[in-house]
Amino acid sequence: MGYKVVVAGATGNVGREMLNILAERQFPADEVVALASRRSLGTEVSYGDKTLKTKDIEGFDFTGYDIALFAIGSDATKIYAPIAASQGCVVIDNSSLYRYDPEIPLIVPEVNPDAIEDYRNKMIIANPNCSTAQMVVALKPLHDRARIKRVVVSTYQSVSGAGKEGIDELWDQTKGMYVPGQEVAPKKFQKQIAFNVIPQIDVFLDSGDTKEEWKMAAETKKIMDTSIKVTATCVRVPVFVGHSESINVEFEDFLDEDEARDILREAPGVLVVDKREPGGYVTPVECVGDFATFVSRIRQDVTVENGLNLWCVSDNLRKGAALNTVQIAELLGNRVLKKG
Ligand code: 11C
Repeated sequence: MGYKVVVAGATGNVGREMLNILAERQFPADEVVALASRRSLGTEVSYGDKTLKTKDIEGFDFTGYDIALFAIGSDATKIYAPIAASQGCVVIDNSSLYRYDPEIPLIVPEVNPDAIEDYRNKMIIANPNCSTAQMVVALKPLHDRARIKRVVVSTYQSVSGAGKEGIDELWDQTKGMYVPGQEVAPKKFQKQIAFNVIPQIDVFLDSGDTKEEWKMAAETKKIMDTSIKVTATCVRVPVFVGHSESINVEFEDFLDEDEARDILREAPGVLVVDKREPGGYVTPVECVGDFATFVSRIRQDVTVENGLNLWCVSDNLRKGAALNTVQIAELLGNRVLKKG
């Protein structure tokens, strides 16, 4: 007997990817239900070679369902996650609502799988922000070897991180640049995103950091090690899918670049592409649709003691969201629920 699974937010970019990935990875599901808000009710979505008609999340009875994958944003999650949990269905939530709650595990399966046991606290598990997920996959094996003291990261984040409206704005604005009278003013983003870069993702905090930058630090500490210091600058770039990160790491112990490359080659979820020749690295367009976190440009930083630089790229809708959520479901199934 397999699992009864709910995907909430099934018509969004991440919800659709969740359904694709459940099918691609042959998650042992006996039944998959796609839920949406009333606005998108009846919309059809694909699950492998099946077509599912979305049902209304309002009033849905989660009783008898094992796992619900949520991609509905914090406001709706606040309403529906406690309902699902109280009806005995474990929620794996992609929003930021529960990530910083000490009772709720925040999990990247390659990094802190043992935290899964804490799902029992509230029947809810949180999925991290996309920019954090790929970074910790790349850093954890290096931390295990040489203990990370400090990380300086600059991100190059695609517009799909801002949902369908972000994708549409880049597309329409780019086309509009060539048609007099059809210029598209910034709406989702704070400034023009076509042919530009914007050093703001999410709102500003009193510290001067943006919330996205704060999330990268807070989530890395919770998932990996509270002693690691992280300072981030998060930038939106005119790329449709795939977040890139330039990561500078300072370790307690010396870690040679060749050893770091070997460690990363063996690390779960990581693919090293690091040829030190023109084009011998990964760019976001090449990571789309892939499960891996790609690491390139691994090299010593000789300006600090025990420093290393690397370039990290991953599909933000997959490892950064839907894939990690499905991996958590797999972990929950294999370690705890043990059906299928
Ligand atoms: C972005 N990282 O690229 C954001 C999207 O906390 O789940 C995901 C926000 C989050 O805009």
